[in-house]
Amino acid sequence: MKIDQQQIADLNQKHSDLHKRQLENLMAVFSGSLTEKVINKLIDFQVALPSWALGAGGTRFGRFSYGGEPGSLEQKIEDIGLVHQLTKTAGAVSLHIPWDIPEDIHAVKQLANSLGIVFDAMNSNTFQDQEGAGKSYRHGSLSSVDKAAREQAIAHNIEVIRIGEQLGSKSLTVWLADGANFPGQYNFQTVLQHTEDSLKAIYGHLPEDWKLLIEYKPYEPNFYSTVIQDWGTSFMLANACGEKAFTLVDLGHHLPNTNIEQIVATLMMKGKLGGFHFNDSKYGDDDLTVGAIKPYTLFLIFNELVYGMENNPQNPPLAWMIDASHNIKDPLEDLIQSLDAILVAYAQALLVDREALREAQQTRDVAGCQEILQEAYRTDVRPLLKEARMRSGAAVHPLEAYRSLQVRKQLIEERGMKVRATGL
Ligand SMILES: [Mn+2]
Repeated sequence: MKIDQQQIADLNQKHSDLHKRQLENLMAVFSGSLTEKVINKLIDFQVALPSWALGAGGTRFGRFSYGGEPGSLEQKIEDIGLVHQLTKTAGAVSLHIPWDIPEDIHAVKQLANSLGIVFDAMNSNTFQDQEGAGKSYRHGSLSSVDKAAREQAIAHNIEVIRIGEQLGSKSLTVWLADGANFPGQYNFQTVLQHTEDSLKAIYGHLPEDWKLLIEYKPYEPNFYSTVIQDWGTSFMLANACGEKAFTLVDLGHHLPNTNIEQIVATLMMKGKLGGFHFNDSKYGDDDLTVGAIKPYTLFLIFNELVYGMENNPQNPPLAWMIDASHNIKDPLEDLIQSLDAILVAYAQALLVDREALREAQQTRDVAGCQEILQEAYRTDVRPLLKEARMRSGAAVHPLEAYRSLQVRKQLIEERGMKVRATGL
């Protein structure tokens, strides 16, 4: 299905008067140059949607179909196109191989291009066995003590790079499920050494203008140990590979109460933060909608990201991606909410008075420091988001537009109730 741009303009027209008044109120508090800077940053900010996020997800206990889900890679890209048209913030797709191997690369590229979507980081998969594969990953992939399994996993990653090159992607994200369920199951040093050697072998096939992004996670699917368990291990491996290798932070991949904003600051200072995956959690790697549980934490993380983007030229631009599982909500509504939460936190972080904060830190004014951060956090920045959307041709209220245009109803009419996205 396609949304007529005029329908979006008509919906926006209805909000126009109220929006103007709300924006004027905000601009009475902050300077025009600051609000203009924030609006332009919001317009430029683009987050990749992963190709596995367009259908209903599930847990190991079950999965509940949503209806109208995309049944092919083309339909997934079309769905991202819909979210992008409504938000103008989702101008990239992150592909998962082998769930989404393009059959006709040229056609897929053309489709994405027509919808204003570029190909962001490619994701390899060595956490599942593929049909007909010679070796199993039951006991690990890049870390396996079985040399043939390692070689198969390395070859798969190289194949993912080759596919990505044809699509115009510039990075490969590696997340390993490799780990142990029981003490003594493997030798920590042996599997870490294998992993380093395997990553170096993949890195050797990385095109000159590509990045290797190494994701970490403390536990799950293995419950005793994980080979790349934390940012330190990822950072060490990225350094061992070389200057095109970076650490990727996924919000859900930390033990409860980990100070993620401090990790962000440390990595950016060292020029080694390569990518960021958004989600939220209460207990573990819950994959809930970003900002749904801990919005202040999200703000504090963005506060460090903004500081890093403004002060750390040694750190390259980041690959942003939503990595959540949409189990109960309509996946497209969930993604629209996620993009909104990300932009709210980003805008709040951009409003932090950095000069005043530095001054308060230098004069050891602890209460003042807190005031400055919370002043920005408590600002209702939604008029800035609306203005950015108005200017970029997005819907001022993307979720409301999605509902009033009856997008899901039309998708169900087109695709039926019983389709299932690949990989889910
Ligand atoms: Mn992730």
